[in-house]
Amino acid sequence: MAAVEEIRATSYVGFDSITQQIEHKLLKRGFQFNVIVAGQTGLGKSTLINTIFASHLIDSKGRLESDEPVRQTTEIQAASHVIVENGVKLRLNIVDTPGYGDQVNNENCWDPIVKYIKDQHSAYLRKELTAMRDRYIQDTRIHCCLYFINPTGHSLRPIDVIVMKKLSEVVNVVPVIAKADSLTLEEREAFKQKIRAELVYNNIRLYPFDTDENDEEEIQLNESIRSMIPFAVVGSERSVIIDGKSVRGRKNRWGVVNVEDESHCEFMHLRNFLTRTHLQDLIETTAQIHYEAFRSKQLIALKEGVAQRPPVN
Ligand SMILES: Nc1nc2c(ncn2[C@@H]2O[C@H](COP(=O)(O)OP(=O)(O)OP(=O)(O)O)[C@@H](O)[C@H]2O)c(=O)[nH]1
Ligand SMILES: [Mg+2]
Repeated sequence: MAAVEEIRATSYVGFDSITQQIEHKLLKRGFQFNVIVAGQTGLGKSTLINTIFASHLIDSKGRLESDEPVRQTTEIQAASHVIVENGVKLRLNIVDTPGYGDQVNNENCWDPIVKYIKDQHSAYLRKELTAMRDRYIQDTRIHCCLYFINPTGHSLRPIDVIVMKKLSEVVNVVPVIAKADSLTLEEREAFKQKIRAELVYNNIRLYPFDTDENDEEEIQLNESIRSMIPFAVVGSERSVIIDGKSVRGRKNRWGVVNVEDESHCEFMHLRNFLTRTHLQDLIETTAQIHYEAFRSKQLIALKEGVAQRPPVN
């Protein structure tokens, strides 16, 4: 075996600029982040989507503020916005889904969402497998599913347990307590703890996943996420004026909930989690765990299908 000798360059070659070259390429292409929402009807999924977009965008043609009340969502809809910050381009895709829970029989209510997620995996795989595949494949795979929990203060409903389990097999699930303004601070904390315990009890493995490769820093980061989950959020279609500033909020007889105030709710924690701290990890986990599982299953099925076919003469 030939020995590999480390040779120190006598003069500066300049390959250390590779990091800048990679950065330049990535910046030119931009990033794609796809989120889906799921949960029972009327929990504020569509409202929260509008709140997230509104808090990111000042100038947009999308529906950021309107006098119309939000309507019940009747079909799966994807909305997309491009956000640019310091030259970094992020295409944020949020997929809204109709809530369930108002039918007599809610069996298989998760099917359309699971199908939508698998369809995106399947479309990506198809593009990957074409002979003349594109250098850059448009990524519509869902990187995160926000799962809305009813703020009952009691416990998870059986349907939540089933749906979260189903979803967690195909996507990174991040649970949120919807309409958190209906709980007092003590109720909110107790409910969060109860939910965490129930997730463990029901053996629901949600994002973040621990792997053997995780180093000390990653393990700590994962622990810190687990201590925040589920995020207790409040959404609002309306802006209110607080201290002369227009902010998203909910006004009541007894006061105003400022959605972006960390002492009022955890909307900002959720937003920071999605865009500041875990964007890359959610994208990576989707590719390495969820998509990889789908891909290998499909390819094995394909191979077996070919093997069973009689040989062509
Ligand atoms: N108190 C409170 N009400 C909220 C909150 N978010 C939304 N709402 C209200 O709840 C109602 C339902 O909100 P939607 O956003 O339509 O709920 P949804 O989950 O999209 O419902 P479906 O489309 O049927 O699945 C609206 O009247 C909202 O104004 C919240 O954080 N707190
Ligand atoms: Mg809706």
